[in-house]
Amino acid sequence: MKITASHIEEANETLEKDHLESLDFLSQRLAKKGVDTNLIIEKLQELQIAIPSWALGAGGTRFGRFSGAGEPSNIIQKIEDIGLIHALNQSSNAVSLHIPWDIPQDYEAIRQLAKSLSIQFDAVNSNTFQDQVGQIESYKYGSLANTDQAVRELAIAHNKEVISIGEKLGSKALTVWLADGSSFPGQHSIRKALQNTHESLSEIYEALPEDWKILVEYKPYEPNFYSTVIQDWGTSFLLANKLGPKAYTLVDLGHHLPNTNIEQIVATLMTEEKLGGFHFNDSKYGDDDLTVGSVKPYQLFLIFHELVQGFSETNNPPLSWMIDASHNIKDPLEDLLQSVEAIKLAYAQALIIDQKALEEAQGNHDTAKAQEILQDAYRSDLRPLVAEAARRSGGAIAPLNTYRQIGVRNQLIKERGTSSKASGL
Ligand code: PSV
Ligand code: MN
Ligand code: MN
Repeated sequence: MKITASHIEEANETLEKDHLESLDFLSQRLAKKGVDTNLIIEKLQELQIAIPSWALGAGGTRFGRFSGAGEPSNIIQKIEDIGLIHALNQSSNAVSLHIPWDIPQDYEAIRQLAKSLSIQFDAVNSNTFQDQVGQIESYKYGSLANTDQAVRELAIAHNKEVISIGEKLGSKALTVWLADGSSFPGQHSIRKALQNTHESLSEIYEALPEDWKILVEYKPYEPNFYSTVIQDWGTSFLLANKLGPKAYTLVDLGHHLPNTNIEQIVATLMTEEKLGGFHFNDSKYGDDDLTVGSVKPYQLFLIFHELVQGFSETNNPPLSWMIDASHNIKDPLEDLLQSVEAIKLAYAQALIIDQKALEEAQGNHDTAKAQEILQDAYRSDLRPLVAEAARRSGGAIAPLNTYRQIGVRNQLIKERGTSSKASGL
């Protein structure tokens, strides 16, 4: 299945008149507030969000997995699916691979395929939370933190292998998420587990190529329920500092206890120039991996507010933008299209915040005014800007509608059948 320029043109044609009218109206309204919509559209065109290879099929829960139809069953089909998303939204030009779920067989073929679809290889993810078939040592009691040196060595070797796979594809970062921890008080030494993790990560850090980063992900609980070694941003930040300048903290939005102020974490990490990137998703309770912006869109906006300020006021290096999602109910491709739209919308809303007025209100301790300024931006319907950014880049004005109009899923089912299954979380 390929989405061609004529598919997009045809779909856009019917929407164009209405879209341009709304855009014109919005641009005039924003111009009165001193906002240059063209500048915002350009920024939206530049924003590219990597798609995780594990999110292209149904993820399921521990209670069951209801596979969708026409799922990609190998890395080639997964990259092809990302090509479909990118053709529609022109904002998803990268894949984040998970090893060993997606070990390439023929590197040249994969590189060529990705190039033909304008897809790049973002951060590669290692996996030491599952034992692989035939593995000599077990990660049951931890990987990089394990008290057993042989297990730690195996996990270190795996991460080094993931780096070398990433190098062959042009990736520039390794993302490490560890399940290591304990489920019962007293099960292990909390101090030793952290020390072992640091030492193991240092060995992996030594193997990083000059222009690579290591992104250290944190998560408070699950699969361990008493303690997790890298439980929060503070622990990740501590490790990133100890490791060195190539190490950064990765913020997965779902990896926080309820009501955590994530935007504050983002602001703090940027001040320290240690924010490495995001795994975007949304959640109500825990690591729910729901569609970005589906539950807490205001929080997403506030995170982007910190990002926009941080980009202009700190020296934090460029970020890795990734989605980390799991789909149980929706068509994964539709879900991912919605997620990318939500990210672009939050970014656009943050970009129109009147920063000067906000600073003034803050200086005057005018709290009510400060809130008005933020909410004026958040409550502006900027969807025409997001649509225009896609259109100017050759994408669809309404990616999800166009996906349905073209009948992409039905075509994939015809090609792949109803029982193909994607590997993933
Ligand atoms: C597990 O919580 C997880 O969802 C982490 O967020 C990782 O990024 C992802 O799996 C892939 O390893
Ligand atoms: Mn994640
Ligand atoms: Mn997660």
